[in-house]
Amino acid sequence: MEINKKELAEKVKAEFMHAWNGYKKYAFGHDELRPLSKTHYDWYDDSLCITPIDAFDTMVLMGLTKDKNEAKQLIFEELSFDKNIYVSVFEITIRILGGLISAYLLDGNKKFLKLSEDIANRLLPAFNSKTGMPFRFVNFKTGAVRGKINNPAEIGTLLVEFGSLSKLTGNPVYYDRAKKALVELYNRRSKIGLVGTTINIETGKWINKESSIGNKIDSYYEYLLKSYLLFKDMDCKKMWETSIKSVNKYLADSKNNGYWYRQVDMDTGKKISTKFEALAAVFPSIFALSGDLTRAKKLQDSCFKMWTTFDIEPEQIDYKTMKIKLAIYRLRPENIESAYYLYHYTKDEKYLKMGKIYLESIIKYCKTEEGYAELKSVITKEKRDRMSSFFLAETLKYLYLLFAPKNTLNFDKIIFNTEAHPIQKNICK
Ligand code: DMJ
Repeated sequence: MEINKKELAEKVKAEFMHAWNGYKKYAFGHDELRPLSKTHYDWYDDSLCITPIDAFDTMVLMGLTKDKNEAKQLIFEELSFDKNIYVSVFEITIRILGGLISAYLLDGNKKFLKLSEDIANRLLPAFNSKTGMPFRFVNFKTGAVRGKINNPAEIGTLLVEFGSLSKLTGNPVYYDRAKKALVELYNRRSKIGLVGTTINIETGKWINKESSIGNKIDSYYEYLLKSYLLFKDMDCKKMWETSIKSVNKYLADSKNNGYWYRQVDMDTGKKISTKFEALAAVFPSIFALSGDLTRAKKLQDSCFKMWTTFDIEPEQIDYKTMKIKLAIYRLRPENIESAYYLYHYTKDEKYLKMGKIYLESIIKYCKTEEGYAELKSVITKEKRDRMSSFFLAETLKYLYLLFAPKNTLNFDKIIFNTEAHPIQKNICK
């Protein structure tokens, strides 16, 4: 397979413009494009401009100056958080707070920082629980909260954004609240060092004790490592090292067909199932970032197999039988993200080839007249009328960076939040 990096980078950029133009034409000012019905979709009663905020730094990195300026104007003119809506603390933090902070760092306009502070202040009441772990939802206007049954990913994926805001504003409250949540969660790990899937944040009691590296847990581990690397926070280093040791001891599963991670009971380590999820494909990138390239490479080979066995990646498979458990493809980035990290660390052309295959299948099966659509099924390839903002924030950004010239972004000087928003390490001097 021939790899022409320059051509591939231009191709990704053109596909980004295809998706962005669809958004501009049919959904401008709204949260997302509906790519089949050519209308818009808002997460709540009113728009929070999720796609333009999530996509902003991708446009900066791709050098799309005109479009990034249009997005900026829209954000400054239209965006207001003074709305009587209950929002997801996790989703809004990683997409909007993370997007605004990275926009501020790349663009320099202080309005981005003001908006970041405004939104973070409105999210803060979520941490007013008996344990300090956040409720899942908070009302932007009233500060009222909902959702005391939360999960490790939504509790533990806040510190990169809140901590960065503290560094940029000099106000420690954001760092302190998000870190306390992380520590409280970690302190409730089982005797063998694992966390479960859901927990009551008022009582601190686990509700579902299934442990995995997938849905509802994945980015908790990611942020233990990234918070250590970004803030040089030695508590996070210790929490990361202890946790990942248990994960590798009890969840890792070497089979004839590859290296995988299973589901186990958090107290006993007893196997529950052999499911592997598209979300778990972020782990090769996490292992690579932590310095464990051996594990990263082995797991990425399995993730690649998961993609290529079905021509495009299903949401869940049973790796023992290699049968699909959940057939949707949500335009997710994780498999691509890991190929990008591995290429960065190894310079092995194999990861460029992976990226090319990922790109080609997304174009083949998900492209619509005016955007990109999720798949209801990777078997029938029937499309679904959604184009999540992370397709522009992450999937196309990681594909672009994989092929783009080296000076596009200095990888060693940044940490990506879980939504692919780069945060410069030097804010933590
Ligand atoms: C994104 O919002 C983030 O990457 C999150 O950590 C997981 N889900 C999506 C992408 O799949």
